[in-house]
Amino acid sequence: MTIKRPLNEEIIATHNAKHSAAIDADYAALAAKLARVGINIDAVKAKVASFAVAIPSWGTATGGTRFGRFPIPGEPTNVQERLTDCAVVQQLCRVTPGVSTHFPWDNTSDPAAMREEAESLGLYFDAVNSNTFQDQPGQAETYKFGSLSAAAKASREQAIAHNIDCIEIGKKLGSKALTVWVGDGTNFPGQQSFRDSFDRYLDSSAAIYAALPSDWLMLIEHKFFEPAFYSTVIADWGVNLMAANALGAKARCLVDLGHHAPNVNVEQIVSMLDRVGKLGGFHFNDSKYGDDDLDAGAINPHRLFLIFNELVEAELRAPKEFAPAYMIDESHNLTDPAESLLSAAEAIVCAYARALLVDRVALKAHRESNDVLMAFKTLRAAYNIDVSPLVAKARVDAGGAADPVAALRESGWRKAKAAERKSEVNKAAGII
Ligand SMILES: [Mn+2]
Repeated sequence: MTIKRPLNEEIIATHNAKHSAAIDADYAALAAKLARVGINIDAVKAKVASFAVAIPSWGTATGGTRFGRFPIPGEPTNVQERLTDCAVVQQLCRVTPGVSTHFPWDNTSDPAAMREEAESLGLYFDAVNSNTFQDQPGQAETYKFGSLSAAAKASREQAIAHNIDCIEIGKKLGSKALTVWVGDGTNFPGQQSFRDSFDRYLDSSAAIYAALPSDWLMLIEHKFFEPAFYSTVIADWGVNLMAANALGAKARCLVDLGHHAPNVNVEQIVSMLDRVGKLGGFHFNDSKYGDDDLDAGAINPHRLFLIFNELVEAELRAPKEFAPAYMIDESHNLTDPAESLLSAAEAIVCAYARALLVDRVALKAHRESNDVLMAFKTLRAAYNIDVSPLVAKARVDAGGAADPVAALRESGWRKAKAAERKSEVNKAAGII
């Protein structure tokens, strides 16, 4: 099947021709530098070329805060347009072939046709996300006081049925995982029993788990506050792990980088979850104060590197079992979402590439001999390497653009879409 690429391939070829001599020269220089420490750059490039991180369909449109939203002309306004923009991002960066859907935001009367459309664009569907943190028009029960953990049985049953619907749609889309995040929690001490709420959550989740196909995973996302500000039912990785253990082997923990208290050691959490076979996946973003949903690597690229350092170790330890689901989960409030996704994808893949360059033999020896400084410096040496020529070369070899954001701007995509797509009318507040 010929893949429909939304951007004119000639524009990308012209763009790449301008940059190819510089990329080749920088790649050769990096190859020589790495060869001096015994690293074959082509082997690293092959690993980078096999990396993939999914885009959430809703991430192609502007997000917002609870105070407001500022849509841009030409942004996608329906699921077809969101898929097209996912294909634009993938065409340019070649590390984002998966699309994560969200229901009801991506509702379709014909999931099979939607799957065909995605495949024609060279995309596949990654995890399905359910939504029981908002009330939808016409729904019988409210989630105001909780969903899977609600005291009201009818609200719990509605939330269970919605998650099972998501699995049914996901089967038709070719997805293999359901991601469940609930906003359930409390705003007042005494509002609910922590324990009873968790027990109700587990009962409800067991009913959803029972509906999972045998080759699916249920990814449980924790978050320590917001929208509930006193307590949340799945507050942190400890409670998440308790839930995943109670449900069974197909239940895994999902780590959203912004869903922890400030300064929590997320890379250690990653290591511990992998240790017990419960590391299900990631939502990549960055944060300064809370669940800010800023672009991955924008605030703390070093933390992103340290997380990938644990992931590379985990993969080396058990390459066959290692398959966490990666997704970008950001709220693009000020930028063109496609540009932010390209920039974040680059930050993520660069963090991965740097982690691949860690001299693990030396690191192990320094750890065993308690050479603290050299252990630290071994990690830092990899972090300090500018891997951008390696990542650019992998991207161009795969058909992508030398400089994805520049190429997108040169293509005039957003301007053309501004003339074609209906203007965005929904400026309502609401973080997504
Ligand atoms: Mn998330």
